[in-house]
Amino acid sequence: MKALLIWAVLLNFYKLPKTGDCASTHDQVLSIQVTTHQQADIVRNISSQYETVLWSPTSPEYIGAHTEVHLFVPANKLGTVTDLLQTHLLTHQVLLDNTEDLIEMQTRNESSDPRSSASYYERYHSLEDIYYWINKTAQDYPDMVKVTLIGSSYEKRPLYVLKLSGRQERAEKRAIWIDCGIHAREWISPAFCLWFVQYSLNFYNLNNDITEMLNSMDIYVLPVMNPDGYKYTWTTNRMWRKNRSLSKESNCVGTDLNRNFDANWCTKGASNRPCDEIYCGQFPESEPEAEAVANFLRSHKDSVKLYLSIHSYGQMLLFPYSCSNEEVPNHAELFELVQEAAMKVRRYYRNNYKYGASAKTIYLAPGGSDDWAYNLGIHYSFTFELEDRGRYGFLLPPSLISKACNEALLALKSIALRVIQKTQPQP
Ligand code: 9B3
Ligand code: ZN
Ligand code: ZN
Repeated sequence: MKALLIWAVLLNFYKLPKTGDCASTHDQVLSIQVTTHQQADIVRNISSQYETVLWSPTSPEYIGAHTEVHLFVPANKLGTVTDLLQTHLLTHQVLLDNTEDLIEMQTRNESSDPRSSASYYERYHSLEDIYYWINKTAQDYPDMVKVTLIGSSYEKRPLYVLKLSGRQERAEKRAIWIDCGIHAREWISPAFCLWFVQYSLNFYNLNNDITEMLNSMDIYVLPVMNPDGYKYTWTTNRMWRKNRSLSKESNCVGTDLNRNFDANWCTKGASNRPCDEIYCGQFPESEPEAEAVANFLRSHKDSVKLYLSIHSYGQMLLFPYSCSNEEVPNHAELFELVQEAAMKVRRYYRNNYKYGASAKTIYLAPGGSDDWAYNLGIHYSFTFELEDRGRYGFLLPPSLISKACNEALLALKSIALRVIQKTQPQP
Protein backbone atom coordinates (compact mmCIF):
# COMPACT_ATOMS: atom_id res chain seq x y z
CA MET A 1 0.00 0.00 0.00
CA LYS A 2 2.76 2.39 1.00
CA ALA A 3 4.70 1.48 -2.13
CA LEU A 4 1.63 2.14 -4.21
CA LEU A 5 1.29 5.58 -2.68
CA ILE A 6 4.90 6.50 -3.40
CA TRP A 7 4.43 5.23 -6.91
CA ALA A 8 1.35 7.39 -7.40
CA VAL A 9 3.18 10.44 -6.09
CA LEU A 10 6.10 9.84 -8.41
CA LEU A 11 3.78 9.44 -11.39
CA ASN A 12 2.13 12.74 -10.60
CA PHE A 13 5.45 14.54 -10.43
CA TYR A 14 6.26 13.39 -13.92
CA LYS A 15 2.87 14.55 -15.14
CA LEU A 16 3.49 18.11 -13.96
CA PRO A 17 3.69 20.50 -16.88
CA LYS A 18 7.17 21.81 -17.72
CA THR A 19 6.18 25.28 -16.58
CA GLY A 20 4.93 23.67 -13.37
CA ASP A 21 3.71 26.42 -11.13
CA CYS A 22 3.40 24.52 -7.92
CA ALA A 23 5.95 21.94 -6.92
CA SER A 24 8.82 20.95 -9.13
CA THR A 25 11.49 18.39 -8.41
CA HIS A 26 14.10 20.73 -9.83
CA ASP A 27 15.75 24.02 -9.02
CA GLN A 28 14.41 26.69 -11.34
CA VAL A 29 15.06 30.22 -12.52
CA LEU A 30 11.95 32.40 -12.69
CA SER A 31 11.41 35.61 -14.57
CA ILE A 32 9.10 37.84 -12.53
CA GLN A 33 7.36 40.93 -13.88
CA VAL A 34 7.19 43.68 -11.28
CA THR A 35 4.80 46.50 -12.10
CA THR A 36 4.07 48.35 -8.86
CA HIS A 37 6.06 49.63 -5.89
CA GLN A 38 4.22 47.27 -3.54
CA GLN A 39 5.16 44.34 -5.77
CA ALA A 40 8.75 45.56 -5.81
CA ASP A 41 8.75 45.42 -1.99
CA ILE A 42 7.41 41.86 -2.06
CA VAL A 43 9.96 40.64 -4.60
CA ARG A 44 12.80 42.39 -2.78
CA ASN A 45 11.68 40.51 0.30
CA ILE A 46 11.38 37.13 -1.43
CA SER A 47 14.74 37.54 -3.12
CA SER A 48 16.53 37.98 0.17
CA GLN A 49 14.94 34.86 1.70
CA TYR A 50 14.04 31.23 1.01
CA GLU A 51 17.57 30.38 -0.15
CA THR A 52 16.86 32.10 -3.45
CA VAL A 53 19.63 33.73 -5.48
CA LEU A 54 18.94 36.94 -7.31
CA TRP A 55 20.34 36.75 -10.87
CA SER A 56 19.09 40.04 -12.19
CA PRO A 57 19.30 42.72 -11.05
CA THR A 58 22.35 41.92 -8.93
CA SER A 59 20.96 43.29 -5.68
CA PRO A 60 17.45 43.64 -4.18
CA GLU A 61 17.95 47.38 -3.85
CA TYR A 62 18.01 47.69 -7.65
CA ILE A 63 14.47 46.25 -7.88
CA GLY A 64 11.89 48.92 -8.62
CA ALA A 65 8.45 49.10 -10.19
CA HIS A 66 8.80 47.92 -13.83
CA THR A 67 11.82 45.69 -13.20
CA GLU A 68 12.09 42.28 -14.79
CA VAL A 69 13.55 40.08 -12.07
CA HIS A 70 15.41 36.81 -12.66
CA LEU A 71 15.42 34.66 -9.56
CA PHE A 72 16.98 31.26 -8.86
CA VAL A 73 14.71 29.21 -6.59
CA PRO A 74 15.73 25.85 -5.10
CA ALA A 75 13.26 23.02 -5.65
CA ASN A 76 12.15 22.76 -2.03
CA LYS A 77 11.19 26.45 -1.93
CA LEU A 78 9.39 26.67 -5.27
CA GLY A 79 5.94 26.04 -3.78
CA THR A 80 6.36 28.74 -1.16
CA VAL A 81 7.78 31.26 -3.59
CA THR A 82 5.24 30.75 -6.38
CA ASP A 83 2.39 30.88 -3.84
CA LEU A 84 3.68 34.23 -2.62
CA LEU A 85 3.94 35.52 -6.17
CA GLN A 86 0.37 34.45 -6.91
CA THR A 87 -0.96 36.02 -3.73
CA HIS A 88 0.48 39.36 -4.77
CA LEU A 89 -0.70 39.05 -8.38
CA LEU A 90 2.85 38.86 -9.67
CA THR A 91 3.14 37.13 -13.05
CA HIS A 92 6.13 34.97 -13.80
CA GLN A 93 7.55 32.59 -16.37
CA VAL A 94 9.93 29.73 -15.85
CA LEU A 95 13.20 30.63 -17.58
CA LEU A 96 15.01 27.42 -16.65
CA ASP A 97 13.12 24.46 -15.29
CA ASN A 98 16.06 22.26 -14.40
CA THR A 99 19.27 24.04 -13.53
CA GLU A 100 20.88 20.87 -12.12
CA ASP A 101 20.94 19.26 -15.55
CA LEU A 102 22.39 22.41 -17.14
CA ILE A 103 25.10 22.63 -14.49
CA GLU A 104 25.92 18.97 -14.93
CA MET A 105 26.31 19.55 -18.69
CA GLN A 106 28.73 22.41 -18.12
CA THR A 107 30.98 20.66 -15.66
CA ARG A 108 31.14 17.30 -17.39
CA ASN A 109 34.63 16.53 -18.53
CA GLU A 110 33.98 16.56 -22.25
CA SER A 111 37.48 15.48 -23.17
CA SER A 112 36.44 12.08 -21.87
CA ASP A 113 33.26 12.22 -23.93
CA PRO A 114 34.05 10.85 -27.40
CA ARG A 115 30.76 12.13 -28.85
CA SER A 116 31.69 15.72 -28.17
CA SER A 117 33.15 17.56 -31.14
CA ALA A 118 33.49 20.84 -29.27
CA SER A 119 36.99 22.30 -29.17
CA TYR A 120 38.80 23.17 -25.95
CA TYR A 121 37.58 26.76 -26.31
CA GLU A 122 33.94 25.74 -26.69
CA ARG A 123 33.86 24.28 -23.21
CA TYR A 124 34.10 25.61 -19.67
CA HIS A 125 37.19 24.74 -17.69
CA SER A 126 38.00 24.17 -14.08
CA LEU A 127 40.51 26.43 -12.39
CA GLU A 128 43.16 23.69 -12.48
CA ASP A 129 42.61 23.31 -16.25
CA ILE A 130 43.01 27.04 -16.72
CA TYR A 131 46.28 27.16 -14.76
CA TYR A 132 47.54 24.29 -16.89
CA TRP A 133 46.41 26.10 -20.04
CA ILE A 134 48.25 29.30 -19.03
CA ASN A 135 51.48 27.34 -18.67
CA LYS A 136 51.02 25.42 -21.89
CA THR A 137 50.18 28.54 -23.89
CA ALA A 138 53.32 30.29 -22.67
CA GLN A 139 55.39 27.23 -23.63
CA ASP A 140 53.81 26.95 -27.07
CA TYR A 141 54.36 30.62 -27.94
CA PRO A 142 57.59 31.56 -26.17
CA ASP A 143 58.24 34.54 -28.45
CA MET A 144 54.76 36.05 -28.02
CA VAL A 145 53.61 35.21 -24.49
CA LYS A 146 55.10 36.08 -21.14
CA VAL A 147 53.42 35.09 -17.89
CA THR A 148 53.74 37.28 -14.80
CA LEU A 149 52.46 36.78 -11.32
CA ILE A 150 50.76 39.98 -10.15
CA GLY A 151 49.66 38.79 -6.73
CA SER A 152 47.61 36.12 -5.06
CA SER A 153 44.02 35.65 -3.97
CA TYR A 154 42.67 35.60 -0.42
CA GLU A 155 43.12 31.81 -0.33
CA LYS A 156 46.63 32.27 -1.79
CA ARG A 157 46.01 31.15 -5.33
CA PRO A 158 48.26 32.80 -7.92
CA LEU A 159 46.97 35.63 -10.14
CA TYR A 160 48.72 35.14 -13.48
CA VAL A 161 48.68 37.69 -16.27
CA LEU A 162 49.58 36.77 -19.84
CA LYS A 163 51.35 39.47 -21.80
CA LEU A 164 50.80 39.06 -25.53
CA SER A 165 53.13 40.90 -27.92
CA GLY A 166 53.67 40.89 -31.66
CA ARG A 167 57.04 39.89 -33.00
CA GLN A 168 57.82 43.44 -34.09
CA GLU A 169 59.85 45.35 -31.57
CA ARG A 170 58.74 48.92 -31.10
CA ALA A 171 59.97 51.46 -28.64
CA GLU A 172 57.51 52.75 -26.05
CA LYS A 173 54.85 50.18 -26.65
CA ARG A 174 51.34 51.10 -25.60
CA ALA A 175 49.21 48.47 -23.89
CA ILE A 176 45.72 47.07 -23.38
CA TRP A 177 44.49 45.48 -20.14
CA ILE A 178 41.73 42.83 -20.13
CA ASP A 179 40.45 41.12 -16.99
CA CYS A 180 37.98 38.25 -16.84
CA GLY A 181 36.24 36.45 -14.03
CA ILE A 182 35.88 39.22 -11.45
CA HIS A 183 32.55 37.57 -10.64
CA ALA A 184 32.75 33.86 -10.02
CA ARG A 185 29.47 32.70 -11.59
CA GLU A 186 29.96 34.58 -14.87
CA TRP A 187 31.66 31.62 -16.53
CA ILE A 188 31.52 33.00 -20.05
CA SER A 189 33.99 35.66 -18.93
CA PRO A 190 37.07 33.47 -18.30
CA ALA A 191 36.01 31.48 -21.38
CA PHE A 192 36.26 34.71 -23.37
CA CYS A 193 39.75 35.48 -22.08
CA LEU A 194 40.93 32.04 -23.19
CA TRP A 195 39.18 32.46 -26.52
CA PHE A 196 40.74 35.87 -27.05
CA VAL A 197 44.28 34.71 -26.27
CA GLN A 198 44.05 31.69 -28.51
CA TYR A 199 42.51 33.70 -31.36
CA SER A 200 45.18 36.39 -31.10
CA LEU A 201 48.02 33.89 -31.16
CA ASN A 202 46.53 31.83 -34.01
CA PHE A 203 45.64 34.76 -36.23
CA TYR A 204 48.70 36.92 -35.70
CA ASN A 205 50.07 37.59 -39.19
CA LEU A 206 46.91 36.10 -40.70
CA ASN A 207 44.22 38.54 -39.65
CA ASN A 208 45.09 42.21 -40.27
CA ASP A 209 43.24 43.57 -37.24
CA ILE A 210 44.93 41.18 -34.82
CA THR A 211 48.33 41.76 -36.40
CA GLU A 212 47.98 45.50 -36.09
CA MET A 213 46.73 45.21 -32.51
CA LEU A 214 49.64 43.04 -31.39
CA ASN A 215 52.23 45.08 -33.28
CA SER A 216 51.11 48.38 -31.77
CA MET A 217 50.06 47.27 -28.29
CA ASP A 218 51.08 44.75 -25.67
CA ILE A 219 47.96 43.02 -24.39
CA TYR A 220 47.79 42.01 -20.73
CA VAL A 221 45.19 39.35 -20.02
CA LEU A 222 44.12 38.22 -16.55
CA PRO A 223 41.96 35.14 -17.26
CA VAL A 224 40.57 34.65 -13.74
CA MET A 225 40.67 37.61 -11.39
CA ASN A 226 38.67 35.78 -8.71
CA PRO A 227 40.13 32.25 -8.61
CA ASP A 228 38.77 31.41 -5.13
CA GLY A 229 35.23 32.28 -6.16
CA TYR A 230 35.59 30.50 -9.49
CA LYS A 231 36.83 27.36 -7.78
CA TYR A 232 33.88 27.58 -5.37
CA THR A 233 31.39 27.71 -8.26
CA TRP A 234 32.84 24.42 -9.53
CA THR A 235 32.87 22.61 -6.20
CA THR A 236 30.12 24.01 -4.02
CA ASN A 237 27.81 26.74 -5.26
CA ARG A 238 27.40 27.53 -8.96
CA MET A 239 25.62 30.81 -8.13
CA TRP A 240 28.50 32.37 -6.15
CA ARG A 241 29.53 35.91 -7.20
CA LYS A 242 31.99 37.40 -4.68
CA ASN A 243 35.49 36.38 -3.64
CA ARG A 244 35.94 34.12 -0.58
CA SER A 245 37.42 36.38 2.06
CA LEU A 246 36.30 35.98 5.66
CA SER A 247 35.19 38.97 7.65
CA LYS A 248 35.80 39.63 11.32
CA GLU A 249 32.36 40.91 12.23
CA SER A 250 30.21 38.42 10.35
CA ASN A 251 29.87 34.77 9.40
CA CYS A 252 29.10 35.73 5.82
CA VAL A 253 31.83 35.16 3.27
CA GLY A 254 33.04 37.26 0.36
CA THR A 255 33.43 40.77 -0.96
CA ASP A 256 32.19 41.97 -4.34
CA LEU A 257 35.48 42.76 -6.09
CA ASN A 258 33.67 45.11 -8.43
CA ARG A 259 32.64 47.26 -5.46
CA ASN A 260 36.06 47.20 -3.79
CA PHE A 261 37.89 49.76 -5.94
CA ASP A 262 38.48 53.32 -4.87
CA ALA A 263 35.82 55.09 -6.94
CA ASN A 264 33.17 56.68 -4.67
CA TRP A 265 33.74 53.53 -2.67
CA CYS A 266 30.73 52.08 -0.79
CA THR A 267 28.28 54.84 -1.61
CA LYS A 268 24.77 54.22 -3.03
CA GLY A 269 24.73 51.03 -5.15
CA ALA A 270 27.06 49.10 -2.85
CA SER A 271 26.49 47.60 0.58
CA ASN A 272 28.49 47.65 3.81
CA ARG A 273 26.82 44.43 4.99
CA PRO A 274 29.08 41.38 4.53
CA CYS A 275 26.12 39.12 3.77
CA ASP A 276 25.09 41.10 0.67
CA GLU A 277 26.08 40.26 -2.90
CA ILE A 278 27.37 43.79 -3.44
CA TYR A 279 29.35 44.05 -0.19
CA CYS A 280 32.09 46.63 -0.73
CA GLY A 281 34.64 45.17 1.71
CA GLN A 282 36.31 46.78 4.71
CA PHE A 283 38.05 49.55 2.81
CA PRO A 284 39.03 50.28 -0.81
CA GLU A 285 41.36 47.55 -2.11
CA SER A 286 40.89 45.55 1.10
CA GLU A 287 40.77 42.45 -1.11
CA PRO A 288 44.09 41.07 -2.39
CA GLU A 289 42.61 40.43 -5.87
CA ALA A 290 41.52 44.07 -6.31
CA GLU A 291 44.74 45.35 -4.80
CA ALA A 292 46.88 43.24 -7.15
CA VAL A 293 45.09 44.59 -10.23
CA ALA A 294 45.20 48.17 -8.91
CA ASN A 295 48.92 47.90 -8.17
CA PHE A 296 49.65 46.51 -11.60
CA LEU A 297 47.69 49.25 -13.34
CA ARG A 298 49.26 51.98 -11.18
CA SER A 299 52.71 50.80 -12.19
CA HIS A 300 51.72 50.55 -15.89
CA LYS A 301 49.42 53.55 -16.12
CA ASP A 302 51.52 55.41 -18.67
CA SER A 303 51.52 52.57 -21.17
CA VAL A 304 48.00 51.17 -20.65
CA LYS A 305 45.64 53.11 -22.93
CA LEU A 306 42.64 50.78 -22.93
CA TYR A 307 41.08 49.03 -19.93
CA LEU A 308 38.53 46.30 -20.44
CA SER A 309 36.63 44.23 -17.88
CA ILE A 310 34.55 41.25 -18.99
CA HIS A 311 31.31 40.27 -17.22
CA SER A 312 27.96 38.66 -17.96
CA TYR A 313 25.08 38.68 -18.53
CA GLY A 314 22.92 41.30 -20.28
CA GLN A 315 24.63 42.15 -23.58
CA MET A 316 25.93 45.63 -22.88
CA LEU A 317 28.97 47.73 -23.76
CA LEU A 318 29.47 50.11 -20.84
CA PHE A 319 31.82 52.95 -19.97
CA PRO A 320 32.27 55.25 -16.92
CA TYR A 321 30.83 56.39 -14.80
CA SER A 322 28.99 53.73 -12.87
CA CYS A 323 29.64 55.47 -9.60
CA SER A 324 27.99 58.75 -10.53
CA ASN A 325 25.44 60.15 -12.93
CA GLU A 326 28.05 62.66 -14.06
CA GLU A 327 29.32 62.38 -17.63
CA VAL A 328 33.05 61.82 -18.13
CA PRO A 329 34.86 64.56 -20.11
CA ASN A 330 35.23 62.32 -23.20
CA HIS A 331 31.69 60.90 -22.93
CA ALA A 332 30.87 61.63 -26.57
CA GLU A 333 34.02 59.91 -27.77
CA LEU A 334 33.42 56.79 -25.66
CA PHE A 335 29.80 56.74 -26.76
CA GLU A 336 30.87 56.73 -30.42
CA LEU A 337 33.23 53.82 -29.78
CA VAL A 338 30.62 51.56 -28.17
CA GLN A 339 27.98 52.61 -30.68
CA GLU A 340 30.19 51.59 -33.57
CA ALA A 341 31.10 48.31 -31.87
CA ALA A 342 27.44 47.50 -31.15
CA MET A 343 26.54 48.34 -34.75
CA LYS A 344 29.08 45.82 -36.02
CA VAL A 345 27.80 43.11 -33.68
CA ARG A 346 24.28 43.79 -34.92
CA ARG A 347 25.36 43.65 -38.55
CA TYR A 348 27.56 40.54 -38.38
CA TYR A 349 25.88 38.49 -35.67
CA ARG A 350 22.34 39.91 -35.71
CA ASN A 351 22.54 40.49 -32.01
CA ASN A 352 21.63 43.63 -30.10
CA TYR A 353 23.92 45.06 -27.46
CA LYS A 354 22.88 48.03 -25.36
CA TYR A 355 25.54 50.67 -24.88
CA GLY A 356 26.23 53.81 -22.90
CA ALA A 357 27.46 55.17 -19.60
CA SER A 358 26.96 52.50 -16.89
CA ALA A 359 24.98 54.52 -14.35
CA LYS A 360 22.33 55.30 -16.97
CA THR A 361 22.42 52.01 -18.86
CA ILE A 362 22.52 49.48 -16.02
CA TYR A 363 22.50 50.96 -12.52
CA LEU A 364 24.35 53.30 -10.19
CA ALA A 365 27.24 51.28 -8.76
CA PRO A 366 30.34 52.61 -7.02
CA GLY A 367 33.70 50.94 -6.49
CA GLY A 368 34.01 49.38 -9.95
CA SER A 369 37.31 48.67 -11.64
CA ASP A 370 36.47 50.53 -14.86
CA ASP A 371 35.64 53.78 -13.03
CA TRP A 372 38.79 53.48 -10.95
CA ALA A 373 40.95 52.83 -14.03
CA TYR A 374 39.36 55.83 -15.73
CA ASN A 375 40.19 58.09 -12.80
CA LEU A 376 43.73 56.73 -12.80
CA GLY A 377 44.07 58.21 -16.29
CA ILE A 378 43.11 55.32 -18.56
CA HIS A 379 40.51 57.28 -20.48
CA TYR A 380 39.40 54.40 -22.67
CA SER A 381 37.81 52.21 -20.05
CA PHE A 382 34.99 49.72 -20.65
CA THR A 383 32.96 46.94 -19.10
CA PHE A 384 31.43 44.34 -21.42
CA GLU A 385 28.43 42.34 -20.33
CA LEU A 386 28.40 39.33 -22.65
CA GLU A 387 25.50 37.07 -23.68
CA ASP A 388 22.80 36.41 -23.03
CA ARG A 389 19.77 38.50 -21.97
CA GLY A 390 18.51 35.97 -19.42
CA ARG A 391 17.40 32.95 -21.43
CA TYR A 392 20.19 30.97 -19.74
CA GLY A 393 21.82 33.78 -17.79
CA PHE A 394 24.91 32.57 -15.94
CA LEU A 395 24.23 29.03 -17.19
CA LEU A 396 24.96 29.76 -20.85
CA PRO A 397 25.37 26.31 -22.46
CA PRO A 398 28.78 25.41 -23.92
CA SER A 399 27.25 25.31 -27.42
CA LEU A 400 26.70 29.08 -27.20
CA ILE A 401 30.25 29.96 -26.11
CA SER A 402 31.59 30.47 -29.62
CA LYS A 403 28.94 32.97 -30.69
CA ALA A 404 29.17 34.91 -27.43
CA CYS A 405 32.96 35.10 -27.74
CA ASN A 406 33.09 35.92 -31.44
CA GLU A 407 30.75 38.86 -31.14
CA ALA A 408 32.58 40.20 -28.07
CA LEU A 409 35.84 39.79 -29.95
CA LEU A 410 34.45 41.84 -32.81
CA ALA A 411 33.44 44.60 -30.39
CA LEU A 412 36.85 44.48 -28.73
CA LYS A 413 38.72 44.71 -32.05
CA SER A 414 36.54 47.60 -33.17
CA ILE A 415 37.26 49.58 -30.01
CA ALA A 416 40.94 48.64 -29.77
CA LEU A 417 41.73 49.66 -33.36
CA ARG A 418 40.10 53.05 -32.79
CA VAL A 419 42.05 53.53 -29.57
CA ILE A 420 45.26 52.68 -31.42
CA GLN A 421 44.51 55.46 -33.92
CA LYS A 422 43.55 57.91 -31.19
CA THR A 423 46.62 57.33 -29.01
CA GLN A 424 49.24 57.34 -31.79
CA PRO A 425 52.48 58.58 -30.17
CA GLN A 426 53.35 62.11 -31.31
CA PRO A 427 56.69 62.21 -33.17
C1 9B3 B 1 29.21 47.56 -12.06
C2 9B3 B 1 30.14 48.53 -11.82
CL1 9B3 B 1 30.40 49.13 -10.22
C3 9B3 B 1 30.90 49.06 -12.86
N1 9B3 B 1 31.82 50.04 -12.60
N2 9B3 B 1 30.72 48.63 -14.09
C4 9B3 B 1 29.82 47.66 -14.34
C5 9B3 B 1 29.04 47.10 -13.35
C6 9B3 B 1 28.07 46.01 -13.65
C7 9B3 B 1 28.48 44.66 -13.11
C8 9B3 B 1 28.43 44.67 -11.59
O1 9B3 B 1 29.50 44.65 -10.98
O2 9B3 B 1 27.35 44.71 -10.99
C9 9B3 B 1 27.54 43.67 -13.65
SE1 9B3 B 1 27.95 41.88 -13.20
ZN1 ZN C 1 16.40 18.00 -9.97
ZN1 ZN D 1 30.00 40.78 -13.16
